[in-house]
Amino acid sequence: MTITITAFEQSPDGGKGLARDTRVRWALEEAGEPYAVRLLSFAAMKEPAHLSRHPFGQIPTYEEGDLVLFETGAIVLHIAQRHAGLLPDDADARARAIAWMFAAVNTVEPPILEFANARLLEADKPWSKERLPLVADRVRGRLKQLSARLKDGEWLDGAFSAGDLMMASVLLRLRASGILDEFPNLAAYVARGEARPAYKRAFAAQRAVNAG
Ligand code: GTB
Repeated sequence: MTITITAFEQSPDGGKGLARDTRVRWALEEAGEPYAVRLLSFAAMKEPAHLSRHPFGQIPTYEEGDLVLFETGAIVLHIAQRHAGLLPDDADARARAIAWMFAAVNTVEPPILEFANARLLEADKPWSKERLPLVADRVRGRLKQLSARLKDGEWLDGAFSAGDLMMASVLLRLRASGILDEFPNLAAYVARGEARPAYKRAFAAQRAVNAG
């Protein structure tokens, strides 16, 4: 059955792979699943046709036959549950990998998003200079904890899993700020994710749409 995802017709990052379709593309590449992409303008994302797929008018979405999904965590979990290689077979290890997926989107991503918003959307506010260091320190606090858990491990819990795919995707957004490099083991962890052939294919596919 053909899988169709949605992505920005023109991503605001100009093809740096930071929009969330990249993590879905990455999971599909890890799974060896071909997929089609419906590119959407910001206006089209708010029209009824897309709102019927995504109640919040966002990308990405995932369509496979009658199934329509939104939320990258749910989409990546769906892909991971149906293909080998993204979740361990052992039930306990599988549960732990899923816990890392939730940790990525629920515990690590929120302060990173707050930081991104503070840098990009609030820089002109009179209170921005005072607030930004506080928000950056909240990110550092989370990364310190994650870094302590990862230590010199290759992945978060045994073999590469959908938990690592989501965590690396979330951390990637920090690179431009320099904060990721303050934690060399996390920077190396993200680099290991980016070095995976499946990530490279996903990155190239979104770049082909957005570059130039
Ligand atoms: N929780 C949802 C999920 O994980 O799927 C969040 C989805 C989401 O935020 N989608 C964004 C969107 O559609 C695109 S990825 N935004 C448009 C809107 O809300 O109207 C967020 C994003 C956008 C741009 C960059 N960038 O340019 O660096 C990075 C991330």
